[in-house]
Amino acid sequence: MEQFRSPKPEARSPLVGIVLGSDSDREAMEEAARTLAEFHVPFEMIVASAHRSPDRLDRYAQTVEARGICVLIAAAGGAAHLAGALAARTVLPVIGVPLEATGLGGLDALLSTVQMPPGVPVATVSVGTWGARNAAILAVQILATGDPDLRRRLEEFKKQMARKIEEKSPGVFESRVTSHESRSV
Ligand code: RP5
Repeated sequence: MEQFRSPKPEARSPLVGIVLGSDSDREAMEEAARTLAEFHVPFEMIVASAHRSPDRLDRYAQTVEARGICVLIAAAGGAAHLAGALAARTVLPVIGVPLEATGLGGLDALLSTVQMPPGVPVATVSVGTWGARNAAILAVQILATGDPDLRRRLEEFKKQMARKIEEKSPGVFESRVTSHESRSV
């Protein structure tokens, strides 16, 4: 149990646990870490493979609830059974991020992660860094159901996205009207 404590004792207790199938998954999943940090949500990131170190995954799953973790994110490539294996060992919500690790472009991991039989759901997001970001946002949304401050930050985040689209829209709209008018003259 001790080994899963944060190496920084001053850090706030993690609310989200990110599990990587391999250290080679880290680069893609930094996007999830950055996003959680954007929302000031404390998290931890560990490596535990469902097939190479199943005992370690087991031990980790046994510690999470007692340490206050509320949502798990599991990221793996290839025949990606990590998220399902984790979901089998806890009642916490598990978000699965399929990663591209083979010549199949992540489709193998996507199908392995998303097609969980009934009873053991894995909330599967997009492949790769898009999925890493969405996994973090979904984790924040789950946490926000019981946290009004976090909910306000999410509302502001949505408003910011909408503002960015509006800022980019006028130029596109004008150029279309212009080209249409010039054709019809
Ligand atoms: C999966 O196999 C991991 O999640 C990773 O995406 C992939 C390759 O792992 P390494 O061979 O780089 O450790 O289990």
